[in-house]
Amino acid sequence: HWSPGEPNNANGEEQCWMRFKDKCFLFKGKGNDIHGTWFFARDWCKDQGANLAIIDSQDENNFVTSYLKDLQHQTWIGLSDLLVENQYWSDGWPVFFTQWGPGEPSNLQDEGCVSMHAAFPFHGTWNDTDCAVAKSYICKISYGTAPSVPGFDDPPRLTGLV
Ligand SMILES: [Ca+2]
Ligand SMILES: [Ca+2]
Repeated sequence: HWSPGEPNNANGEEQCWMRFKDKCFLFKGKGNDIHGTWFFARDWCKDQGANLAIIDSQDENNFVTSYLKDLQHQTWIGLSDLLVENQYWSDGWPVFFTQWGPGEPSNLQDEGCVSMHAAFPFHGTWNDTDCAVAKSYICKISYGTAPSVPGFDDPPRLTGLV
């Protein structure tokens, strides 16, 4: 029984569970909460006016990792190499920071979507995995605009891929 005009999710603010600096994170997949493939997660986040989360720094990775214990063992973030094999791109943003686990990205069976390990000993590290597996996921809203970096003026976008 929504009130008139609700749910309006104004600016994504009503979905903002966790704020970190000028960013807002939404962690999905706790307990019986929704899980999905990498594509489902990406689209779900977009529907909220957000993006599947890109981790920009060690500080941010630590922040996100501190909440992973509440989620399933692996949690989608917004990186894949679906566009160019072995080149990892966020959805339209250049990648400045990575936190690969030992031996990753391994590209086993052409895996191409990146999730974070929740469990020890690889807690908080990244792994390229099968995009079709249902996992928990993290949406993020970044306020402001993407930084401009020489050579990254026109990063490839995954928008057209399904
Ligand atoms: Ca790959
Ligand atoms: Ca892997």
